Amino acid sequence: MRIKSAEVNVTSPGRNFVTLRITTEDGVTGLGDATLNGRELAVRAYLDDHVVPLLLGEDAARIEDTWQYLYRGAYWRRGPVTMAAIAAVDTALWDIKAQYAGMPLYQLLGGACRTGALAYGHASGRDVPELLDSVRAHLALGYRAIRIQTGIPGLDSVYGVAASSPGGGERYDYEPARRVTGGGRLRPTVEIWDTRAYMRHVPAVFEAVRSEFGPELPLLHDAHHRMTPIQAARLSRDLEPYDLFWLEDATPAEDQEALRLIRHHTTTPLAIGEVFNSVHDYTTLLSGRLIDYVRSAVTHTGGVTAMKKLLDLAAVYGIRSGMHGPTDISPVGMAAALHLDLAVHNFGIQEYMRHSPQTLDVFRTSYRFEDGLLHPSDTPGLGVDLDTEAAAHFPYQQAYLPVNRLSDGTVHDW
Ligand code: CS2
Ligand code: MG
Repeated sequence: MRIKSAEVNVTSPGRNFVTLRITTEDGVTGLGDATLNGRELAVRAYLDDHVVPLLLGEDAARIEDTWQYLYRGAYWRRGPVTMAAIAAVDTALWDIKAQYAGMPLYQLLGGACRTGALAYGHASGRDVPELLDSVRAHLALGYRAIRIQTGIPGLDSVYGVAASSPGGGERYDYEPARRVTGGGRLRPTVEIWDTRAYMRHVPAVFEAVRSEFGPELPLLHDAHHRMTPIQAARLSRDLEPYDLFWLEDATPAEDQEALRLIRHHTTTPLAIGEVFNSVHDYTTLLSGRLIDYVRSAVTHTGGVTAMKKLLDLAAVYGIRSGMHGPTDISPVGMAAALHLDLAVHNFGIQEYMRHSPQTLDVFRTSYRFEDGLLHPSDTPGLGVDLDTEAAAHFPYQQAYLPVNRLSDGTVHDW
């Protein structure tokens, strides 16, 4: 099971993806997602220049040892670039091992704890009537849990809200990493933000959705790290009557103590961690039971090996998974999440933002969404193929997430 080759593929079928493909001497191929939205080429260089040369000729079966070698051996630890690179190697090696075993990955992780993974989709609208249409459309697609986001009166555009959603159907372009040319230089777009306007508006949005759809439907909301701790405490309390499944990213994530302050004031469940890349980002949050859901992605947290350990630690504190699943996690990263979703006991929910048809022409998936649940397939390994010929038709395009500023020009968290 020696590693014969490892190549990094960068492609842009609708948006940018970085994929590591490892092949063994007997021709078994494994894939790992290394996509870091807006910083893709840094991970490619890290892999090409510093990781791939170390892998050639090594034993593909030694997954844990390879992880430790790349993490501890490098001296410099953690950080999104390093951990996305390690994640790609780790996931590709699990894909290979499961194919050798002739089993879907979830079997190697201990087997299924459930029949499928409850998924939540993203409903959004520029105003409340548009949002209600979008919720209806998501229910028609089979979703049993829905994240709701809206435009805010007085603000021109709000991240995560589709510019328009004809018929309330699914959009693939509402959380854009936009390519914008300004004076010949590539610059992110700027969105103007006002937290007080946001906080005044959100309870009314939940009121409208609950009175239209009743108390049963699990509803989620993403605050994108934009409030101060005391603002977040107040909004979480104001939202208690609407029984949220979770409030996500209430405050800037690196301040773990902020969640303690919010917790003192509210029983609204809290989720955080999509920007984290290590179990060490969570130690205060888990041991203090300051959150209810872990939002990390396999892709950004060091792979299947590290994610499993993180979720096992979370289980000790009664905290569940809610893995990050936006479209900047590639279908390879999504498949890895689904195998874990099935295998860990403390599964909570899985975010599911469908990839565009263009993306799915390049990444051939076998997982499926049915009646609100996601199912990894029983294909040995991860169950995803990368069509490199199709990928070659979509060269990399530099693109950035928007930057948030206040009306006086101050850069704001998001
Ligand atoms: C969002 C993400 O899915 C989510 O919850 O917060 O879409 C996030 O904005 C992107 O992954 C950023 O790359
Ligand atoms: Mg989020």
